[in-house]
Amino acid sequence: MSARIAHLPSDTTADQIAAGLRSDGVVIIDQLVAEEACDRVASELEPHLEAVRPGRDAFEGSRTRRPGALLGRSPSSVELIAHELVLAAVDQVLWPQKTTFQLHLTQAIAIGPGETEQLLHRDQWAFDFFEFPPEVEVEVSTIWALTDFTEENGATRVVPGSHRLPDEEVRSLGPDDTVPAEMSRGSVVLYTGRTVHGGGANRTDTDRVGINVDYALGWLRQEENQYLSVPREVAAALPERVQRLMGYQMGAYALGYMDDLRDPIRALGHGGADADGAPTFSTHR
Ligand SMILES: O=C(O)CCC(=O)C(=O)O
Ligand SMILES: [Fe+2]
Repeated sequence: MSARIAHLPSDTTADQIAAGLRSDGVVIIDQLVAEEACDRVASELEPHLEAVRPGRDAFEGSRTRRPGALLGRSPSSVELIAHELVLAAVDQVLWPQKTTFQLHLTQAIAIGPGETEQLLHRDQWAFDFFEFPPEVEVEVSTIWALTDFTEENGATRVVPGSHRLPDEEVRSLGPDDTVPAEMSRGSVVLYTGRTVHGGGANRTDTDRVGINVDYALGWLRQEENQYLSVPREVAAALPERVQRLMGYQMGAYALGYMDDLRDPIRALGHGGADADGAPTFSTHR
């Protein structure tokens, strides 16, 4: 397994990101958004970070705060959540490409001083009652750095190459197998649903803040229910591309329709593809 995480520059291509995800299971894109965008997202989320209680268990972290519903709470988070380069890379990596993909969850993760290391895991263990075949890539996760991520402040710990291991071998991985996803503010780390990782311990006296955005195939249940998390009127004002990402679209030919086989985008006031008799589902995602 590779001992470090590859860094790509902000003018990289979706092909290069996808290649890195396929070979190592993880890649960092340095400074993909400007400081100014980070400032806006941070200030929009500040009241929510203050209001939310720390996690309930060791996985959520007793010194970690995780406000979600970012599309409803932080207008500027759209720039991260629907970043075209990231979406293009996700599109290449997820399998099969005959279905759409959608937002799986959006949340800020503020790891507070004194937090210990999170349990190592695969994000696709949200579906741990079913082991996906090795060639089926159902999820890509991203964490954007709103503060610099350092080993000391709890940068995400990742095991490069671990996406190739069977589940039973993953259980024996420990902290020594991980490397910290150190990156500067505005950078983003991407990893697949199979890549083993966990939040790091924070040994500093300030929060490590990341924006966690995960994408999953359109035939899976979303972790964060976008229809309930984001008020309908807020969703209606978002760009159509984002609405579709939220799940206001067909997941596959028959998945997710509304009432009389209508395209769910109609719930937000758009004329759906069904209006003129065209199929509601298109493989263009
Ligand atoms: O905050 C992090 O660095 C990682 C969090 C994580 O992996 C998770 O909650 O699934
Ligand atoms: Fe995770």
